[in-house]
Amino acid sequence: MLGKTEIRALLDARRPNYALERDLYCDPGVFEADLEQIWYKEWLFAIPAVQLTRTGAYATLQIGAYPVVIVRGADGAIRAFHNVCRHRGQRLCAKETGSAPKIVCPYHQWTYELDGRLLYAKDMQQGFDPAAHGLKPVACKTIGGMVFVCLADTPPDTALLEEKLSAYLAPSGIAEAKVAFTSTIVEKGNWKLVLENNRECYHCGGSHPSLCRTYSDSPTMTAMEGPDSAAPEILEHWKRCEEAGLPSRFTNEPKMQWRLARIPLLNNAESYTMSTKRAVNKLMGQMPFHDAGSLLFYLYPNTWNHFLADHAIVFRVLPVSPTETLVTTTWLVPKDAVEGEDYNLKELTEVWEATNDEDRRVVEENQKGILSPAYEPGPYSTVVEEGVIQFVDWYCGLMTERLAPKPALAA
Ligand code: 3BY
Ligand code: FES
Ligand code: FE
Repeated sequence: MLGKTEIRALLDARRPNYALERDLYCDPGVFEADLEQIWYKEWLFAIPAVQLTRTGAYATLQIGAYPVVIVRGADGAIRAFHNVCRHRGQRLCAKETGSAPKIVCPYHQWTYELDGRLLYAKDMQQGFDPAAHGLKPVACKTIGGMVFVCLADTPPDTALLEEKLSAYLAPSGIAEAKVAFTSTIVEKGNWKLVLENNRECYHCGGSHPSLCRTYSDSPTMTAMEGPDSAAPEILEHWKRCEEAGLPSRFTNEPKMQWRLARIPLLNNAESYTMSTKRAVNKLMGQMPFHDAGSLLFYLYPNTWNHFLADHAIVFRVLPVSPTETLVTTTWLVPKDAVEGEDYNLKELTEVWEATNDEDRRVVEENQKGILSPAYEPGPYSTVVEEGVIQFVDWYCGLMTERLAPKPALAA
C-alpha cells in the first residue's frame, strides 16, 4: 500500500501522453488517496432530480466510506445528509431508493424531519438536546435538473458550471422528465479506467456495433478546440441548433474538469436506437426537432451524459474498491410519454445497455492486463485519444497539487 511520497514519485515519473503506471490503477494506497483528494472534495453527480418526485422520496449512495442520503423535503427542496444516525451511528436508510414521511432510524427509532432536524428520541434523559443532534448535512445543489453532492466542508465554486449547465440543459427539460429505466453494473476495473475508456472512441469501432450506427467515432466529436473551432459538420450543427434556441457550442471549465457540446449523430440519426429513428414519439422540454443530435456533458470525476431530443441518458460512476467501479445509468423521457404508446422500453434502452456491457468487458480486460507484472504504460494516440490525455492530465495535475508537501511553517 503506497504512501503519499511514493504516489507523488509515480506521478512525477509519468511520461506525458502515456498511460499511467500500474500502481495508479490498482494500489489500495492510491485508491485511498483518490478518495481523499478527489472523491471527498469534488462535486459529484448523484441523481436526476425527477427521481425524487414527492415529499419524502429518498435515494442513497455510497461515496467511498461515506453513506449519503438525498431526500425531498416538505418544502420541495432536495437536501443531502450523511446517512448516519446521531445516536449510535446506525445507517438510516438501507434501500437504494424509497419514500418515508420522516427519516426513522431502524435501531432505536430516533426520528428526523426531512430537513434533518431531530424531532423525537424516545426515553432520553433530561438535558438531552435534540437540536444538537440533527443529521449532518452534505452540500447538495440541483442544476438544470441534475442533483450534485459534495462531501467537502468548503465545496469548490460552481458559478461557471451553474451558468453554463443550466443554460445548456434548459431546453432539454430534465427537471420535467421522468425516469424510464435505471441500470446498475459493477465493472471490475479502477474508476480511472472507466473514465479513460469513456473519453475516447478509438475502441468504438471494435467494441460498439450498435452504438456505431448512430454515434460517430471521429475524434472530432470528443476533442474539440473551442466554441468556434470544430469539424465543418459540427459547426453546421451548432449554427442550426443555436438558431433554433439550443445552446450548442463547445464550452468548458478552464482546466477541462467539465465540458458541454452538442454533436450531430451519424447520417441524420435521431436517437441512439437500432433503427436510428426516435425512441420516443415526444420531444423533451422545449426541444424544437428530433434530429438535434446529442448534448454531451461530462464532469470529472464521475459523470458523462447524453441529452437527446427525445430522451436523456445520465451516467454516474462511483468507486467501490481499487479494482471495482459502480456505473449507474438512468434513462429519462418526457413526463407525459407513455410506455407502450409513445415508446418501447427495449428500443429505448438496448443500444446503451449493450454499449455499457461492451465497455464493462473492455475495462475488465484492461484491468487484467494492467495487473500483469509485464504491463508497461504505452503511448496514447494524440490523434484519437486526446480526451484520455486530457483526463489523465487533469487527474495527475490535481493529485500532484493536492499531495504536495505542505510548506513548513515560517519560524
Ligand atoms: O459516452 C460517451 O460520451 C463516449 C464518447 C466516446 C465513447 N463513448 C461513447
Ligand atoms: Fe439510531 Fe439508536 S442508532 S436510534
Ligand atoms: Fe465505449
